[in-house]
This record gives sequence, structure tokens and C-alpha cells, in this order.
Amino acid sequence: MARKALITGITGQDGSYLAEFLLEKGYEVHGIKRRASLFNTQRVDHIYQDPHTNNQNFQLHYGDLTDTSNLTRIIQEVQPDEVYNLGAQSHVAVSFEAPEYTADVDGIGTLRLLEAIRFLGLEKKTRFYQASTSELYGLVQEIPQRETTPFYPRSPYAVAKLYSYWITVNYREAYGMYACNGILFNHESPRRGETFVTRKITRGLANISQGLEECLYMGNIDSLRDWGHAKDYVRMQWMMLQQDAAEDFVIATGLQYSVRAFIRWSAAELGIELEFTGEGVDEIATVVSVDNSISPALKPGDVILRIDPRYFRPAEVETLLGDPAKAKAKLGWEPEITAQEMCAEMVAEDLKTARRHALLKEHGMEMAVSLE
Ligand code: NDP
Ligand code: GDR
Repeated sequence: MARKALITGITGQDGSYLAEFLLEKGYEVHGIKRRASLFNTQRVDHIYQDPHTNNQNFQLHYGDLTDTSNLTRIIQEVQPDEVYNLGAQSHVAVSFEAPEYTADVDGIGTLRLLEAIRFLGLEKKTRFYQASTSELYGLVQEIPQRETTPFYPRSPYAVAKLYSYWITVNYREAYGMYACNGILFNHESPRRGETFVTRKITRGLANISQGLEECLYMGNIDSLRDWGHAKDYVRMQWMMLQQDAAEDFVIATGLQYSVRAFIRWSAAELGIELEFTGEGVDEIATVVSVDNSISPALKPGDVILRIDPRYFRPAEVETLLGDPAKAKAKLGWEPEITAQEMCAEMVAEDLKTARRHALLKEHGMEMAVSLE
């Protein structure tokens, strides 16, 4: 019999890659999707199976992490061998605007799942993975950050995730459940949500290169992050549930770059050389030279990036750098895709979309480009 996995957040970036990965491993994959007024399954549509056919190994269930009875019913129906709790209000800046909702979903949602597993008597059968985060380190107490580094969360998102981290540890210790935390540093891909910084940059610059937008407005571009590729990171989520005993692991590349560096790499992929001038909120980026075969809409002297304080956060996490030594030593895990390779892949995908939109525009079929 195929092993069964239940993924919350299956419609998100990680959920979609993890679902692909588990299907390839022969799992029967179940996922929880939220009811929305528009289709919200774009990231998994390519693996979706017509519900009218038999022997499906990929099934979606309507649900929400705020709904205890719904979660309990789905777990009872599925009887999963593994639960991956990836569902979350995952945007740090948004968590300052919706702190209570974020706490409910990202904090209490985890408790609801753990309690459902226990209540149904599955605590010895069902293994549990919690999507913990480098945001727990917040105001960093040690460089680089490892499993033993003290936490100092700096946002409602991180505080909610701190609760989830500890309730996962607590259920492991109190009830002997196989429950573990992956403390994952930032990971990105062409499927990254459009308002996270890397995707905002690759998509924004690709649009600008084709004349679909004029300027990218950014927040703190001095911020430093340890960026990996989501594909490498979901592999590790599965590996963490295949050990003899549950343990928590930091997943990171061990390399750190600034948001400004990511902007430069993205621009370079589009044949654009940028010069940054000015300071603080007056900083701008100007095109120094451009390859018009890639970026036909631009010329030297164009200002394509400005700072907008609306993207500053009430409390910022300035620097994150992970130490993945434990994951390497105990699980043999190492990232295979570099941040620069990932950036190139993201730009290439966003450029394809921007070119399609530009072509439609040229033929009088302009499509509105969503902006934040
Ligand atoms: P995404 O934002 O891409 O996906 C989040 C998923 O959670 C979506 O499927 C979303 O559904 C779902 N979701 C949101 N609210 C609810 C709710 N109330 N009930 C049920 N599902 C809900 O995040 P990622 O894939 O990037 O991240 C996966 C997890 O890993 C998250 O928990 C995130 O906090 C955590 N994490 C992410 C890191 C990263 O760098 N990507 C690093 C460390 C941790 P919908 O599609 O309908 O919005
Ligand atoms: P983060 O990711 O907050 O680290 O959380 P994000 O990409 O949103 O921000 C990274 C850094 O870039 C700075 N920044 C901007 N960020 C956004 N979104 N938009 C901007 O315009 C902008 N300008 C500068 C931010 O201030 C920040 O310093 C992500 C999420 O996936 C979390 O769910 C996850 O837990 C952590 O990564 C690890």
C-alpha cells in the first residue's frame, strides 16, 4: 500500500514542490486547499487528477487551519502516515497588518493539527513536520544561526511561528510523537509569491525590461538573507521524517547576500548594468548600459528603482545566515542549486511571461499587470 501524506499549504510554493516530490516517491498525496472566489490551484494544476477517474493518488480537500472540526475530519478520513504543516499566512510584513489572524493560523493552527492527530489516536502512526523559520532568530544572537542559537522573533509572524516551534517540541516530548521542526532559511523559486522580495524583483525588472512597468519601488535593500532553492528544501522536509527519531534541523546554504546584490544579479540577467546613487529613502538605481536585444524598453539614464518607505517594516530582521552543518552531518543533505542559479531561473521565467504580455499589448490586447 502506498504511504499517505497530508500537506497543508499545498497550493503554496513549497506545497507544490513537495507534492511533486512525494508523488515521484510513490506516495498518495492529500492536500488542504482554501475556498476562494477564484481558482487558487495554479501551482498544482499540472499534477491535478480528474476526480472522475479511479485510483487517484493526488486529492485536494477543502479546509482551513482555523477550523478544528474540518482538520480533524480530514485527518480521520485520510489516516496519513505523514503530515506536513506548510500552511501559513507566510508574509512577514502582512503579519503586522493582520497579527491576530496570523497568530490563529500560524500558531494555533499547528496546535489544532497536533491535537487532531492525538485525539484520533494516531500519535504513534502519524509523523509530523512543522514549517519553522529562520525568522525565529530575528534580532540575531549568534552568527551563523544554528539549532542551538537563541530565538528573538521580530514580527507577529515570527512570534506565532515560535509558538508552533515549541508546541511541536512539546508534543514530541509529552506524547512521544514523531514531530519535528525544519528551521528553514529563505527559499525561493519561479513559484515564489509575487510580493516576496526576490520574486518582486525578478518579475518587476522583467516587466520593466519589456515596457510593462516603469519603476520598481523597494523597502530595505541593505537587508541580508541566506537564499536557497525551494526544490532543495522540500527534499529535506521529507528526509527529516524518515529518521529513526524526530529531531529539529536548520536548513540553509551558509551563504549570505544583500537584497541589493539580488537586484544587480537580476538586472544582469536582463542585460542591464545598474548604478545605485543617493542614500536612504533617496537612493535610486539608474541604467548605465543595456542590451536592447533582451530589454528593448530601456535606455541608459532611465531610473528604474526607487525606495518607498511603505515597504519598511515596523521591526526589521536585518541579517540572517544559517549553518546547515547538522543537516549535512546527520542526513547528508546539501543544497544543489546556488542563489545565483536560482535568480537566473526566476528571471528567465518572468521574462517569458513579460514577453507574452508585451506581445499581446503590441497587438492591442493589453492585460493589466498586478502591482502590490
Ligand atoms: P506560501 O505563502 O507560498 O504558501 C502558504 C500556503 O498556506 C498556501 O497554500 C496558502 O493557501 C496556505 N494557507 C494560508 N492561510 C491558510 C489557512 N488559514 N488555512 C489553510 N491554508 C492556508 O508559503 P511557502 O510555500 O513559501 O512556505 C511554506 C511554509 O514554510 C509556510 O508555513 C512558511 O511560513 C514557511 N517558511 C517559508 C520559508 C520560505 O522562505 N519560503 C522559509 C521558512 C518557513 P492559498 O494558496 O490559498 O493562499
Ligand atoms: P522574509 O522575506 O521577510 O525574509 O520572509 P521577504 O522576501 O518578504 O523579505 C526579505 C527581506 O527583503 C526586504 N525587502 C522587501 N521585502 C518585500 N517583501 N518587499 C519589498 O519591497 C522589500 N524591500 C526590501 C525585507 O524588509 C526583508 O528584510 C520570508 C517568508 O517566506 C517567511 O514566510 C519565511 O519564514 C522567511 O522568509 C524565512
